[in-house]
Amino acid sequence: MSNKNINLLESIDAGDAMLFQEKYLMNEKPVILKGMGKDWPAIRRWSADFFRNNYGHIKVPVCYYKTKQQEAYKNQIKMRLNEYINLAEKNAPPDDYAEPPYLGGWIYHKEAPELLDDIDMTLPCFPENWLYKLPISISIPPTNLIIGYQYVSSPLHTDSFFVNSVLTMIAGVKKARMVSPSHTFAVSNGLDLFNPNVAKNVLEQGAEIFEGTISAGDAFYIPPGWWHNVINIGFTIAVQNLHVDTHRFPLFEQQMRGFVLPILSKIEDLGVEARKEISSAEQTLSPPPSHKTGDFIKHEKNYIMLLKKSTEKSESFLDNYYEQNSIK
Ligand SMILES: O=C(O)CCC(=O)C(=O)O
Ligand SMILES: [Fe+2]
Repeated sequence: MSNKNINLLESIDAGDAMLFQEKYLMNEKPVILKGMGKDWPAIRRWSADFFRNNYGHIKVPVCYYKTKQQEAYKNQIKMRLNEYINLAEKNAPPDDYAEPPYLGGWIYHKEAPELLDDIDMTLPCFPENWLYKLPISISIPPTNLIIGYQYVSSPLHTDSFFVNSVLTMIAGVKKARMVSPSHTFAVSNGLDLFNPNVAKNVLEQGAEIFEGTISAGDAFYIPPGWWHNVINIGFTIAVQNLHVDTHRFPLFEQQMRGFVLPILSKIEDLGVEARKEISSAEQTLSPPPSHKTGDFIKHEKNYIMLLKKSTEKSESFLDNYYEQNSIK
């Protein structure tokens, strides 16, 4: 099957904020943002030498997507950045039994905060980024750095928490194939959509594939939940920015609560267990003195109020939602 069944991604000027927001962001439709990073200092400054000379000693986390899938960031193997860059630049074909490492997302803002000055974190064509409003304890790093070469790639996946993802090229060329979340039935995690047989199979199931290529200064807008498979055409440097706007915040909030609620439930379960043991004890004792100094009853009442208010807020949001969208 030829590529004629693969749709080319549309592309627009990144300066046209109105067009981007109305046609792509609001409809969660992927697009190439031409010139997104063209004026970023990173385009002039960042190169293999720049990172080797200034950050070569830093140990950066590398991915092995084929053999290990997506590992938790803290579990990833680390290697010195200068060694990684040497390997990436050499671009030698890997041997058969060892998967080559991929610097697939270095969260650099703590180790190299000055790099943030070389990019524009505000993404001018986007509205306000709600990620910055999160408490520090659950903050999601809004940016990471990806350095690639011909023999490494990101197999088909979706990004977590339904965020908007913006992948901006600083150096080199990347190609992506994307599939809408409404065609999830035809794909699965880890696929190589650049393999003609795999692509053929996906298309035959009735799904559409979109393809685009970006080079220095251009960006992919990857909407929430979209499947994407990204390959490197030679040596590349790219920055990924995560963005959550007002309209996408409620679903994101739900995802974040998914982190907190299991912890809360676990603590509550232990509380129930302790109360059971207390009530089944033969001798009933009066509450320990610390309950008084710790204001046990007051805090318990506050907690009940908080839960009630939370329930009311969620219920009225859902009621409005049903009404506005005529669903029940
Ligand atoms: O460039 C890559 O390898 C992956 C990019 C990606 O997955 C993203 O921007 O969400
Ligand atoms: Fe991704």
